[in-house]
Amino acid sequence: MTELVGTCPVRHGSHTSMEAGPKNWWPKALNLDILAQHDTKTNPLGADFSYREELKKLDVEALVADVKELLVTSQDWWPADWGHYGGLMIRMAWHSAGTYRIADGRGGGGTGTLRFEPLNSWPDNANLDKARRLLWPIKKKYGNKISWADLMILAGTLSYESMGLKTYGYSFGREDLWGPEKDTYWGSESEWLAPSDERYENVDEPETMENPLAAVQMGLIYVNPEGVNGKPDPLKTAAHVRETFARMAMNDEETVALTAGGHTVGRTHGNGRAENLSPVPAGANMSEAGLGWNNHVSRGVGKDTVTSGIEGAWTTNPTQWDNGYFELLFKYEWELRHSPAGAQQWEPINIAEEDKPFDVEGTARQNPIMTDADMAMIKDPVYREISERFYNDPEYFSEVFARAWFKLTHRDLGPRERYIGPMVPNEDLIWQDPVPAGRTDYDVAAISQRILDSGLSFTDMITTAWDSARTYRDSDKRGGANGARIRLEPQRSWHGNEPERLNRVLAVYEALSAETGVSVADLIVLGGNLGIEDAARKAGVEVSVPFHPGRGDATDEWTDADSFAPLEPVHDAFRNYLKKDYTVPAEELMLDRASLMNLTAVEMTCLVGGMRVLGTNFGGTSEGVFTDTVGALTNDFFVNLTDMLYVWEPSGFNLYNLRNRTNGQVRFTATRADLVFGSSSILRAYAEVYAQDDSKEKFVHDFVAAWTKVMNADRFDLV
Ligand code: HEB
Repeated sequence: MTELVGTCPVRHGSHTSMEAGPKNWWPKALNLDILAQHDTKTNPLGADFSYREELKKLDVEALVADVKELLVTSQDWWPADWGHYGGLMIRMAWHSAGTYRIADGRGGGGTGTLRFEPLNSWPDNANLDKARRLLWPIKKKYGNKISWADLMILAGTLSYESMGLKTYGYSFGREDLWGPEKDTYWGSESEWLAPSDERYENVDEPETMENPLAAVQMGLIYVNPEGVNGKPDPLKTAAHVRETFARMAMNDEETVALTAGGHTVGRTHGNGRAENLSPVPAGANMSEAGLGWNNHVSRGVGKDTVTSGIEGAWTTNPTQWDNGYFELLFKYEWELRHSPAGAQQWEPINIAEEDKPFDVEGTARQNPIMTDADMAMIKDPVYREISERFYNDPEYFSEVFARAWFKLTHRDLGPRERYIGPMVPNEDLIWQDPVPAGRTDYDVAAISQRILDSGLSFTDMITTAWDSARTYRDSDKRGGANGARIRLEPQRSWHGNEPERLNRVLAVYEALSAETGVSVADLIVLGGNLGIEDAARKAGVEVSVPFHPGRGDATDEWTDADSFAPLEPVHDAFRNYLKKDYTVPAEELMLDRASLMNLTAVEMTCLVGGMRVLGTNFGGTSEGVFTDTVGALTNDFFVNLTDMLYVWEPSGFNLYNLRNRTNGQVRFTATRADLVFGSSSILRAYAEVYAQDDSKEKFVHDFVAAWTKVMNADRFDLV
């Protein structure tokens, strides 16, 4: 029965490979998948599983001891360089965290997705599959009490500790996902390591790299170690290092610290031929057991490993935290050579024998190396000055590095309220966007009455609450209503926040806050809630919108204004707003924002339909306001959208008319962010639910639930 039958009766009952699927027929159709990721069906731990709770049972001391022992216990199937896995584990942690980009907050080490494609099979992540496989016995032993995401970062941090660095701290709390993040855009190239030119307007101007990308080529974490497009030139590489690290929110000093500190330990691997390696994990044969880059032709492990193709360590003692990186970099002249694998690397001229590191098996000394990016640390004048300071003050270097490593590995974990465990540092750091706790002991009803008596309109209250909350991005847990940073620059002046209205509204709230001690952040949300309750009442439904006091007001001093620029809502379909006419259609921008806000497609539908009839469009425009009773939370948006009485006709960029078929009158106007709820088959299905005669109440309740979710998205103090 091993014969393969040509017309197999059970062949392909369903779509089981990536190339199959109904969407491929219409590649331009709206893909709502990004709003339906990480469903409970894909999560083997079930809906009731709470990682935070599980962590309480973790024996941290035992885990730390186990990891430290594992680091120095070499396995024959993938021997440790010099008997220490530290370098490999650090590179894994760095590549896990290093995909973070501040433009959309996506990427980063917070979700453990290095385990999945595409990251698992990125050329730059070669042999990090081995690092995780080495950690598996620990993951197995501690089970659900430690996530992969936490374990990877912990392993890197403990590696530094075991090699002599005084680390700054570590927090648990990264919850694993169970599949790749479909919303993360990694670039549009269809070829691995395609020339950088494809993602820049001009490669010589690094700032022209396509947003939100933060790596110079498809499949790399940052820059090409052999130079821009593989052409060594440390000054050019420096410019690209600067841009890519800035896109991950690192300044020059942090960048030098990270690069030098990263390469103070471990080594590069290129003693062999890349052609001898098996394919990447996602392209490998089943018998590779989920691993890639295996060598079945020659030895391929230990001192014969090929990873990047560059060959050698940076320092004399690569398993020790010391100042060896700068010592060698400054002491010698460096010239371009080729590794045995053919990669271009910098090697020292006339290096003293005792300055050379041993090969990983301790058999002979060999030349240290520098990549083009390492050379940038002394060739670029600004980097050089920083490098000199680090060279002359190793303690300062260690301190700056330890802090930068902490930031690198914790940036996408969000504010300090989310930190867990005995190694959490006590200090507030500005990049954590700290918010002081606010009052909770006040009479909400009395304050509500003060807001209602303040003379603000319900529209003012609702739009201000929305604008304050909508900056939240689940990708790195930044933004949101807590802190009321909408009072501060740059948010206060953002075009999308209608500064004139905002200033008027804030003046009222600020006065009330000064008088009562209730935070402006709470007043803004409470006002919005009151507006929603009024609108529901006008639609004949009595609801009370849940309110949780306790938001605080952030200060200017603790706000890194520059780092808030990427949070500017330059488009917001919920308020029918586009700052400019973008090439990406309004409906796709809407999906992106909804995804960042962690909304489902149903919640998005409900919120857009509700916001329209509440009259909360940016600038008070009438597009999508398909109702005669603006301000009442009716389902009119959906009723009119689905009504065949109207023909839809384009009338300008992102503009449409809804014309009455009977009398020829233009009854309503709309944007793509309105009409997509009638044109996309899936969104229309949701719109129909809300248009139904039996959905009037359901709509109000669903709207209130979605609204409340948005208002509380950043209340990590509540969980
Ligand atoms: Fe690194 C390694 C590049 C940054 C850490 N690096 C490595 C290599 C290369 C590189 C090429 C080799 C791989 C192999 O194995 O072969 N980097 C690089 C670049 C950059 C960097 C270009 C940008 C500038 N690093 C970095 C950072 C860090 C690091 C930031 C952290 C912090 N690295 C590292 C380590 C290592 C490496 C630790 C070693 C690994 C071993 O030992 O295995």
